[in-house]
Amino acid sequence: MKLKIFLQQARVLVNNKSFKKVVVGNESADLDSIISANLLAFAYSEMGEQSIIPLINCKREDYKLRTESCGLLKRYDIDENNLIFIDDIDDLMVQNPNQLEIIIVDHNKLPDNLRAWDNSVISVFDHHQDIDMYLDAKPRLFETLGSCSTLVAEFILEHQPDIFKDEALAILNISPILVDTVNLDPEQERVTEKDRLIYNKIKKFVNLDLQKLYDDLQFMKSDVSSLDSRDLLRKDYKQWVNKKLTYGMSSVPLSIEDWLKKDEEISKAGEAYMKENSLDLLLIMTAYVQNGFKRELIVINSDAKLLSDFNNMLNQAGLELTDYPQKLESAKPIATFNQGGLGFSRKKIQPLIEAFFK
Ligand SMILES: [Mn+2]
Repeated sequence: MKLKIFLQQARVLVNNKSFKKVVVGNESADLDSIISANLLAFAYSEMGEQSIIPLINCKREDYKLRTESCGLLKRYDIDENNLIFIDDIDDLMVQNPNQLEIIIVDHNKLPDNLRAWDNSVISVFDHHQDIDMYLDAKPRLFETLGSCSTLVAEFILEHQPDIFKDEALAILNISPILVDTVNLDPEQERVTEKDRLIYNKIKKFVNLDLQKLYDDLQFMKSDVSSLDSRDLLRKDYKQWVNKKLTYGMSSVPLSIEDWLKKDEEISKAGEAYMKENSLDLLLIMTAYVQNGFKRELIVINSDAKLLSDFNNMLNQAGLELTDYPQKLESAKPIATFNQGGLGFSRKKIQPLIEAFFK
């Protein structure tokens, strides 16, 4: 596939530090950003740019957490070894951009780690709100759309439509549009007229059942089979610091029962993760569908009395915690529950923790 050959050439440019232009996606590094950056860089190279590279603004080791992107690209024999991540770029080239020219896609402002590139931005392709940055950029495309990949596809259709004669590239481009617009469902209020228009244009290059593609992408998103316990803990993790303690909350899309089949020592992984992040308290929230939506909760800290007071507080708030039938062994005090109060998401529990430790 031509994209893979392009990526191999881009890799050489990175190794030689001889690239001149960078197309960078946003630091959430979601499917939209990854596809937009890679396809746009490829399109520019097909238009004659010699030394352009796509850049994914996340660490190489974090790519596997993006199971949807991994799964989709893997279908076309592209894995993390073919892609360029932020830790592949020499720090000096980040700090002293010198001759670099930067094209930003799927965001309107470079994040902190790339602020040194602010004066080198030459083009912007974004579907977020225009906040009047990079006013001299050309093109400077801001449009409220479900997906930035719609803008990229429009650009390709205008400048290098033959790209889509390779069906794989049309499928790659249409995938984030499907995901970001929830399969073009008007009720979700994500899809715009332009998304629909461009989708219909790319669709002509695709022989695949697009409902099936959407379903596959949904499956890939929740498919955590390739992740180990540490990956599961960090996939969807948030951390807070207050005057009393540092605490973290991991959301895991897997039942404790299924997780234990992968790893009998979940609690050990939890303790190691606490150490890695210098945590005083870790909450692991599982959420999954098995005869309906279910939640479980694992709480680990270092003080048994405090742990039981804390759990009482959660119960008084309405979490309806009942002891999990199987006891998890741990060096630190640990409590494991079925959570009856299904409305208590991380967003709702975090303020309770903040209030308890104020
Ligand atoms: Mn986006």
